[in-house]
Amino acid sequence: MTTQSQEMTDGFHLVIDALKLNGIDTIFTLPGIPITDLARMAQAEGMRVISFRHEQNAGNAAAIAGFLTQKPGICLTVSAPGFLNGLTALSNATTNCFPMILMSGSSEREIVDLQQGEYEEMDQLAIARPLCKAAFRVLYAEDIGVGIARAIRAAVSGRPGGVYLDLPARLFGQTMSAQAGKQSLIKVVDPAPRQIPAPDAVQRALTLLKGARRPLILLGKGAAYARADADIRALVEKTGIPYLPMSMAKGLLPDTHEQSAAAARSYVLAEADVVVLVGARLNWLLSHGKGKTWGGKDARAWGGQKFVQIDISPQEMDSNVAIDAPLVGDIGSCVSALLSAINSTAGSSWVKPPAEWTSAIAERKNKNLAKMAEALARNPTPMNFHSALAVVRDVIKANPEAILVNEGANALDFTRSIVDMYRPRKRLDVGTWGIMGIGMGFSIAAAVVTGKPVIAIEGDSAFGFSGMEVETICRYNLPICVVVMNNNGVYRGTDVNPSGGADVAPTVFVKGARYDMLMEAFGGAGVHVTTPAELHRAMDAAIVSGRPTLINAVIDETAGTESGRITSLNPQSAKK
Ligand SMILES: Cc1ncc(C[n+]2csc(CCOP(=O)(O)OP(=O)(O)O)c2C)c(N)n1
Ligand SMILES: [Mg+2]
Repeated sequence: MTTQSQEMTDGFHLVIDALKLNGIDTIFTLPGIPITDLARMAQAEGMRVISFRHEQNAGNAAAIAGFLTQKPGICLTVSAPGFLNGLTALSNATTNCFPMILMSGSSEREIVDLQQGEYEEMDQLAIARPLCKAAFRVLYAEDIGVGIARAIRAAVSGRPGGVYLDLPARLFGQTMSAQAGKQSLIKVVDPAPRQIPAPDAVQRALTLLKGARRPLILLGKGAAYARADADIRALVEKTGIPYLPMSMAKGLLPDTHEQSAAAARSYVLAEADVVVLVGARLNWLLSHGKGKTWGGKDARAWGGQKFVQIDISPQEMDSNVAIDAPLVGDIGSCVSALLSAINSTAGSSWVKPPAEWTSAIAERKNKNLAKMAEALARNPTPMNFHSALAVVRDVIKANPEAILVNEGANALDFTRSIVDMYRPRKRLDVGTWGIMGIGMGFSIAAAVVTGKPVIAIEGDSAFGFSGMEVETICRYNLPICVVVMNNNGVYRGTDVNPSGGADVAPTVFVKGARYDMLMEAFGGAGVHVTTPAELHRAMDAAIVSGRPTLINAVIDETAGTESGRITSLNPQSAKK
């Protein structure tokens, strides 16, 4: 056999074949040198290739696809600037424990490293490394199989996160025999191995829990990611312990569940004596587990409660306060071990929390829910966050399979507290960083990987970060309904320029902007609404038609507060 008649493959096809071999069927990308042909060939080989208008949105799409599927989402970009545009999403994915792989083309190493002024010159590997969980470069076609296997394992095993894979331009054209190429690929076996908790750690947690008078379970998005839905529900219901869902854990049990303490959050955090953290970290979102929120005497004092922490990373323990019973392992295995320990050692004798605890919670909860119902029932003109979100709450209740994407400040905080979720992994939002810009990327990926309707509740500022992707939504004809909560600016539309100059204040936008027309420009449905009734009609129509829709919802520009619920994080000068 001559070399000419031997069947050959190349770097392009080895990358595609390695992804497909591992069950990865979608790429989120933006084309250009040196990856345009890779994207074309991936589509020719039957992969879904979703092409964006900015790499950050493609990266956010990959990240949330990873969260929703437990497979690494793939973002493919060009070199230097495209890579940098994707990097924010990679870093955000790592912070939020979303598995994704940023694959970027890169320029000729020998010229880049001598800084000789190469096209899109940049040492991408070095820049990516501190911002992700792992970073690799593949130089030879025969190493593509290993490179992709390592990237997949790094992204999904242990605590998931972002991985960078550097693919130099020259790699794609390299050839080798098709047979050797095929043999070089690796189908990753058991990419995210279970990690079983130690039996003594389970007993320690159980002992602590049995002695509790005012126990509380806190569910984080790690619990949602784990897909241990039935066991988590059984743990809550079997023990009778009240629970609080973190934002993206809403719907793991329906928010209307009688054991949900969400409407009495400040009471339970301050009063609980034993807290079980399930895939939730004691970071700023939980006031670092100490201070007044937790019943401490001052802003830094420990409140005296004990913690059981279920987490896959042993290093998470004691990050902020002492963890009395660390339960290290994957959440599914830990929860099921704790459940069987409860069932076997405590058996039918498991004692539910004292009624004084649960009824004290119920009392506060009912009072707060009644107050909320009152606020929601008002129908002011102009519409405010409450009257608009009362509609969204009803629409989600009627369409519990819909995915809710949410970003903004007031538009985020009010949606989180007003809109009940009924099913797991249906609420996707700004996560650990409170990052703006995830909106359209998350929405597009959610629609693509689940096929379910998506409702994006967006602050008008938040929407602007990824707004150009409405073209992408129209291009792929995705069932996404974007609602822009238009209050003319960041937090509010009321600031004035203190100098009296012609420029408006830095938080203020064009008044009365018509975001709906943006959607119409690309053939989608744009609707301008000023009342809850109009909003309801427009959202129902969007869900029924499945058409790309953008609803410009006019909100009272005085209704919001500075930074929403986190006003106190703004630094204040000590100077009087
Ligand atoms: C990437 C990024 N840039 C800036 C911010 C700061 N920030 C927090 S919320 C927000 C926008 C709030 O305005 P909007 O989305 O209109 O929500 P509203 O409070 O008006 O409902 C901004 C710019 C951020 N969180 N992330
Ligand atoms: Mg706004």
